[in-house]
Amino acid sequence: MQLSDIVSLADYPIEEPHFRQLCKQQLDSVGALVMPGFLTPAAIAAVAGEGRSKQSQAYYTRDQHNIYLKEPDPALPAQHPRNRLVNSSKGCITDDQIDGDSPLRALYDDGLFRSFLAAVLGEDQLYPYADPLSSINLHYAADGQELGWHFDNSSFAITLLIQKPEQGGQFEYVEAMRDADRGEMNFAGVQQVLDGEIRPKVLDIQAGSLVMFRGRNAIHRVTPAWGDLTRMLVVLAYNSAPGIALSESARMTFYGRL
Ligand SMILES: O=C(O)CCC(=O)C(=O)O
Ligand SMILES: [Fe+2]
Repeated sequence: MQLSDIVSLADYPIEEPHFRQLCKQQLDSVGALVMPGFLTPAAIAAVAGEGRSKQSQAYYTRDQHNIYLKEPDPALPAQHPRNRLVNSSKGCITDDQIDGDSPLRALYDDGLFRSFLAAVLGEDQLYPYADPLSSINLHYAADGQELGWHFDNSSFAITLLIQKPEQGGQFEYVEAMRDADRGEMNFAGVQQVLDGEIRPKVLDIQAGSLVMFRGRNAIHRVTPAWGDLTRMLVVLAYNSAPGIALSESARMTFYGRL
């Protein structure tokens, strides 16, 4: 498939400098950008078919972690926001399992798409991961599966929703909940989110939406999916420099292999 078969270019003129500028302003001001109907219906159908046919090959993890995705701090109590545990359970297939002729690969590698992403993110250029697993991932959340509250390590995330569950599977977030580069952890604010005292924002995401998100300082989660339709979501992962692999410990945690 060509880019024009994969992306609704009439609605999203990703080559235009002015359009890129508007997208960048939106991402910079609210930390999230949702483009409904970014994928064409044909591309959604093709990826959904690939996802369903490979679901049984996914690596499933069920995991408890703290919000900061770090080792616990033994100097603080277990119920402290720094150490409090939340649940994540999901399945994942990795880049090496994505078909050579998948629209996902054509999109991931497309120079125009990549230069659009770089412009919106304010990066000079974007590069694939140097390891064979991390660049394109397809995540599955079946009935009852969820992603608990966390902050991302990476400064940006690019996702495509392929299949929405009947109920749940909502992406919720609260912006500017920490300042990772300054080491400001904001335990008081995080505690309020965990205790439900701050109401998060919800992103309205449909199948075919492209989402760009800055999850490093925005606490976020995906609520449990419910029903027979598995939530399927693609993560397109890039680096701002060439030759970077995901760490071996992270690969073992996420994929169960190297
Ligand atoms: O599934 C999503 O919509 C978000 C995934 C996410 O937050 C992550 O992979 O870190
Ligand atoms: Fe995340």
